[in-house]
Amino acid sequence: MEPHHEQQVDVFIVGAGFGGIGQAYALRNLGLSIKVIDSLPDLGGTWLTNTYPGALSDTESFVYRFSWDKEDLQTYPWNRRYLRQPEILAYLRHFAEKHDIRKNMEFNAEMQSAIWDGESHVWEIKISTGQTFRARYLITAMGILSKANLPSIPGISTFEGIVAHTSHWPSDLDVTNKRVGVVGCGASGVQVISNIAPSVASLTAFIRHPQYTLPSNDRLITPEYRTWANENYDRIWEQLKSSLIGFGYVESNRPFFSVDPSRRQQLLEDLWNNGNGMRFMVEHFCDITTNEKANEVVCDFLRKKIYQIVKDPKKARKLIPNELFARRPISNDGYYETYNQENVSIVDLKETPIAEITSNGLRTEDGTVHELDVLVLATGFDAVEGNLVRVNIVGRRGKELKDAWVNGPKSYLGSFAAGFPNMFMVNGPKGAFGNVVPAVEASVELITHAIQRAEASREKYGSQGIVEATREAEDEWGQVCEDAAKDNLFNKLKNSWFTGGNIPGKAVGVRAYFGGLGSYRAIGTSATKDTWKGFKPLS
Ligand code: NA7
Repeated sequence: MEPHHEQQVDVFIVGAGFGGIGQAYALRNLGLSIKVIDSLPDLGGTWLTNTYPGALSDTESFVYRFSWDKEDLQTYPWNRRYLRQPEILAYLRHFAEKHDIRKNMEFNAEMQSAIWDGESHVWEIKISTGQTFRARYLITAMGILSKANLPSIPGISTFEGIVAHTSHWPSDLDVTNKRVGVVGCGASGVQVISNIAPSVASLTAFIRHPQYTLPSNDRLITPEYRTWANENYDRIWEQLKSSLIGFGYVESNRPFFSVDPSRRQQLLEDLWNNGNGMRFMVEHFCDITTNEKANEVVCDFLRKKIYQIVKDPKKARKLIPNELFARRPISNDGYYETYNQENVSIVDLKETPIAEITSNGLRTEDGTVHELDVLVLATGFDAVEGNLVRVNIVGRRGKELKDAWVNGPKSYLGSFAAGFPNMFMVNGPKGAFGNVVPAVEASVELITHAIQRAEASREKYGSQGIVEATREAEDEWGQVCEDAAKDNLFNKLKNSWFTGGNIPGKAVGVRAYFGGLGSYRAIGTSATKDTWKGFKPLS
């Protein structure tokens, strides 16, 4: 390929994970030329790089996949309640190959800039290979948990062992018989800790804020269960797509305090023994994430479980969260049991914060050097808009996206941004909260409707086919998201990735639409298919 030759495409998609694959699939039969790039060496996005031991989805297998291809849903093999990382990656590869999408993809290619050319109405896109593209539609599918949060701990570059962030786990890293330290205990930290503890020489968990972790209750599925899913996919998707969080089960409408305490206890036990983190939040009660008093009772229940499982009370104390149960819940079988192993210890970073990394380990402020061969950073992500504001995206009148979002990201329907014509974001900021695959699908469908409408307008009226959300629509959607989040306790925890507060200096605020997947789909479909509400007239 000539490095400086400008190439014309209709649609330029950035990212080849669930979002980019889904968007390319949805557009593949519209007669448009499509280019998909990804900075990684293959497709898969999150599921290509999060290869740490124990990486597992917490969405049940029957709905952690695209809903669009019924034949594939009924025939593609899976046999456990949850999918492990290699299985999800294999599914994505299969889906892209089956639908012949790979041919549109180029890897090891990172978008460096995308600049709207207001005269010729195209995006001019430069990528790291030296190529330039001119595209009528720019679609970002860069993931909401893809930009790693690498904390700047003093001395980290002097460490003579191996440092690995969970989201970029080195393929040749073998921790067997090594002294391993893990910083962070979100979903990634919990999974990696439970998984490696049996084989390492020692494991030290460096914990700043312990989080509530619930059993996944993972297990092999029965053939009868698979037959049930295969025969009921139409109903399953219908229910899921009109539900609140899209995890494939009916969410409860039972208020917590409408049930007497002993029955409540039974229901909580049932969720502990049969559910997982997400089910625990929504399956038997409707207000655990909105009623603080109910949430506190639930926290007590979970704290007691930790004390029951972890035999050493000193360790148990360090694992007890002192915050509400209001983060993205963590599911993992055997996490608390892991701390009963003698080779597993905990450093409470609130008591003894990290002072520095030394050549041979991690020194805490009490002067102790915890000697390590491997330091795992399970420190999470600069989530949601992290990757979008990292690259140089310039809309109308030379306005950069990162400047437009200096006080926090904005969008219309999580997919469109005022001042950025013909730029679409798959599951961007203020998209639907919940199971990410149906959230991605919903966003992909809105974007596809908008492009179809623009193409029809070009064909019929000779217009430029420019789709642009109005500023009023963006502001109104921002308010809709604020209102929907008002009573939600998730937004009270200011230090989680959900609100942006896990990254120093990042604007803290609502980053998702909590009004429900069903409502999101209804509002978005009506706007993009029927009313064109919130968009400038197609020009
Ligand atoms: P999370 O959930 O953001 O967890 C990150 C963890 O790393 C959390 O325990 C943080 O503690 C800890 N952390 C981050 N920076 C530091 C520093 N500098 N020092 C000590 N500890 C630190 O990320 P995950 O990857 O586990 O999960 C993200 C999502 O992926 C998850 O919600 C699922 O949806 C899938 P803190 O709480 O800030 O004290």
